[in-house]
Amino acid sequence: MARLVIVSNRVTSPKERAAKAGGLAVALREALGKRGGLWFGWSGETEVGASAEPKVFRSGRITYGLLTLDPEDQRAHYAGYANGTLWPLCHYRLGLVSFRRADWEGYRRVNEHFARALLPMLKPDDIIWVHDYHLIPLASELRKLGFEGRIGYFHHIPWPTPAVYLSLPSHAALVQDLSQYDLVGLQTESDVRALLTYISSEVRGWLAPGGFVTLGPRRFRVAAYPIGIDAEAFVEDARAAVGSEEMKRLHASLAGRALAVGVDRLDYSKGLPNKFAAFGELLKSWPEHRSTVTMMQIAPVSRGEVAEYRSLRRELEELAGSINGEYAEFDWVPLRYLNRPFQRATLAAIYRTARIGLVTPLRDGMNLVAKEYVAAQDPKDPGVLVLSRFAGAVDEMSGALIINPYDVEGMAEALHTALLMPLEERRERWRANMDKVESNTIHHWCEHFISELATANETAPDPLPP
Ligand code: ADQ
Repeated sequence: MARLVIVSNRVTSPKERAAKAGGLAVALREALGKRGGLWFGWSGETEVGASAEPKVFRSGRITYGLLTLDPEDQRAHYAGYANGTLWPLCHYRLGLVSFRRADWEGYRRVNEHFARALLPMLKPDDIIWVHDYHLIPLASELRKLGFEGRIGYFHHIPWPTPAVYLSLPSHAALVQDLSQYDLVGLQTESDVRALLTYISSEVRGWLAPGGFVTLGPRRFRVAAYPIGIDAEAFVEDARAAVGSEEMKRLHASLAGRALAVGVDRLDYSKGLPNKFAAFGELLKSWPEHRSTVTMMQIAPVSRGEVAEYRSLRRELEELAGSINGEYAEFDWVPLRYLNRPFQRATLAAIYRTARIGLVTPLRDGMNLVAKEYVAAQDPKDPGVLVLSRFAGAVDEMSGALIINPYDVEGMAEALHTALLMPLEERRERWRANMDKVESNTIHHWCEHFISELATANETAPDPLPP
C-alpha cells in the first residue's frame, strides 16, 4: 500500500489530547496510523529567515514534519491572503475582502517554502493529501521542483459562484494551481458546479462526466466529498454524559426551562448577530416563551489577529447585553454567552440537553456542529435542528427546520415552531438526519477520498469540448 502524506497548515501534535482535538484531526491521524505515513505542516513557530529544514520526529507509525515560518511571510500568508482574502471571498463577503499584492506574494512564498521542505521527504509513489485554502498553490510548487506523484486537495470551505470568484484579482492563477492536483475535493455538489462553471466559461477548460477536467496540458478531477463526524464517538460521549456531574449542574441551572444551543467559532461567517437578534425577536413576538427558554451560545474566540473578528466580538457583547438587559428576570438570564472552548464530552452533554440546536451560518462549507448535535440526541426524546440553507450540511439534513439566516423574523418563527413541535415529529425528523450522520462518517469520508485519489487519472474519460 502506498504511503499517505497529509499536509495541513497547522499540525496537531500527538501530545494534544484526543478529547480536545477535533474529529478531523483524529480521523486523519487514524488514516495515517493505518497505512503508516507522514503529517507535514507548520509548527506554529516563527523565526526571521526560517530555514526549509523541518523538525522531524516519529510517534507510533506516524512521522511528523514540522516547519518554522518567517514571521512576515506567516502574517502575509495567514492573516493576509488566507484569512483576509480567501476566507471572506469563499464565504461570499465581498465587502470584507482585502487584496494586497504583498499578501499574495507572501502566500505563494509560504507555499514554496512548504514545497522545498517537503520534497526531500517524499517518495515517488506516495499519496499526498493537502488540506484547505492556505495551501492551494502547494501542488504547483511541488511540480515545479519535479514531483510527479499523486496529489489531492480538499477545500473545507465553500467554493463561490463565478460572479463572486471573479472579483479575486488572482482568480486565474489560483485555478491554474488547482489544476496541478490530480483530485480536487469540495464539500457539496453546488460547490463543484460553481468551480466547473468557472473552469469551462472563464478559462476554457474541457469537462467530461464525473467532474473530469482538461485544462491546458493538465487533466484532473473535481468531485464532492461531504465531510462527516465520528458519529459513534459522539453517541458514546452523549450517552456517557447522562447522569454526569456536569449534566446535573446544567439541568439544575435550567430549572425545567428548554435550552437552545449554538456552538460556533467566533467568526463572521457563522451568522451570530442574526442568531442573537432572532432569539430577541422570539422573546418579543411570543412573550409566552419568556422565562421558559434559555439560549446558550458557545463561541470560542478565533483569529483575533484579524480586525473584523475583534469588531464582531464587540458587536456580540453589545447584542447579548441588550437582550439580557431587556428580558432578564431576577431568576432567569435569557442568553448565556461563553467565549471559551469545551471538551468534546461536555459539548455532547450540552447538545443532548438542548431542545433546539441552532446552526445559522450565512455561509458554511459543511458545518460539523449540525451533525454533532444530531448524533448527541436521545433517540426517545430528540431535539430539533434549526439549520441555515447556506450550510453545506443542508443537503443531508432533510429532517432539519431549514431557515434563511438573513430573515431574522423567519428564524424566530422557526424557534417558536421547534419549541412547540410534538414528540412524534421530532423523532421522525431526527431519524432522517441521524441516518445520514451514521452512514457518512469521517472515516468513510477519509477512505473515500484516499481511494479515489489513489486511482485518480486511471479512470478519466475523454474530455468534451467546452
Ligand atoms: P469550522 O468553520 O471550524 O470548520 P465546523 O464544521 O462547525 O466549523 O467545525 C467546528 C468544530 O469545532 C466542531 O467539531 C465543534 O465541535 C468544534 N468546536 C466549536 N466550538 C467549540 C468549543 N467551544 N469547544 C470545543 N470545540 C468546539 C471548517 C469549515 C466547515 C467544515 C469544517 C470541516 O468552515 O464548514 O464543516 O471545516 O470540513
